[in-house]
Amino acid sequence: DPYSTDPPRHPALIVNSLKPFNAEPPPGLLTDSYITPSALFFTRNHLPVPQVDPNKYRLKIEGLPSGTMSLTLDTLKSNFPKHTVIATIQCAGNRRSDMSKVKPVKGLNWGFAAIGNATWSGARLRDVLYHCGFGPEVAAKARHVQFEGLDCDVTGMPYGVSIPLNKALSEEGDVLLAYEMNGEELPADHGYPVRVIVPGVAGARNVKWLGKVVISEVESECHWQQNDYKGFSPGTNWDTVDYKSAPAIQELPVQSAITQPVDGSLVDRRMEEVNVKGYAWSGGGREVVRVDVSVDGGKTWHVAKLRDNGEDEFPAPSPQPGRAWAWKLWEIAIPLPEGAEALEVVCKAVDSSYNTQPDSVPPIWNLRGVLCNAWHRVKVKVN
Ligand code: MTE
Ligand code: MO
Repeated sequence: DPYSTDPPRHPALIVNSLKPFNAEPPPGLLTDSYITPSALFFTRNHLPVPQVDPNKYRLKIEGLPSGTMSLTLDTLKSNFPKHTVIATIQCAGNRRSDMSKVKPVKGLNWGFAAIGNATWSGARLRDVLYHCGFGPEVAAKARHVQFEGLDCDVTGMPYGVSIPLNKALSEEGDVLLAYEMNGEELPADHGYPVRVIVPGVAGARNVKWLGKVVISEVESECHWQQNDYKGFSPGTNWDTVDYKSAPAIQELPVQSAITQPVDGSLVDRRMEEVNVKGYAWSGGGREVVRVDVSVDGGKTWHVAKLRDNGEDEFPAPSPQPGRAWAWKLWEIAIPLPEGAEALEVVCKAVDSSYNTQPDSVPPIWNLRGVLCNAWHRVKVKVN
């Protein structure tokens, strides 16, 4: 069993699939802390977790004039400045279960906790590329950076994807070859010993157990870049889908969800108000500037309080424009509408480009169930 060496996991995780391991935390725990504890961070593995000996680990860099370069873990740690970012990672399939309620889709049935916010530290990818000889000669032709994981399928094919070269090279892009998560070495499930962190970009591009980086004129030829993690029209079905016709998902759209109250729960009328809590985040470094909350299904709205920088224990500086990689937790107490017997609690976030979430799923439904960012809705009874 290739999965027999997978690491132990936190018992609170809600498991979507055991082999490969895919799990998310109970959503209520998500907003307990600005920084998601590593043990509760959702895990999305396509393959068995590879066993990597840190002493034998080599990161290969290809596509530069100097030929294939090979870096040890120690080189990555000691030869490049250590850079730290707080970044949210969200799977493009987060909230897929909301999409499958409308019409079945193919994929893991994620709830709304396939997202987490962590501190990541490592070498900047751009520093490593320049060190390895990246220059004008390569820049003239190259357009993409491909990543390969050390996790392989039964035929020996590794997990692989790519990102645009511009994102990798940009000083403001904050792309890391991370060797630490939340101040400790990366856990096995999250990419030990090295993973790529591509802030603002779909989880799928944040390659774990990184084995190889290739500077290229073309995108990765791997399945996960070419034939998966793409969005399609609600009208596209499995007979008509042409994967070549759609671009690979990179930056994600604006998202938010309600972690409290829990769907189906009871609200006590004597409380007079209902406390609503959740998370909000947008891709591409776009800062969430507002979260609107309704308890009457979207007829009337209230503006939630954004807990920008988390708790006092994590006084994160407010992000530079275009570099808002971390989520915002939010909360609000809304008066109970008089005489209401049931509430439909709804949230929607607005980002710094004034992008907002669509009100319902049907217009954004797609056969793979990705990019589900419709208003999040929770129904509760008042007694
Ligand atoms: N990297 C490798 N090597 N193998 C994988 O299966 N899954 C990707 C990405 N990187 C994956 C990978 C996907 S789809 C997501 S959403 C994120 O890792 C999840 O990161 P996490 O498990 O640390 O939360
Ligand atoms: Mo993902």
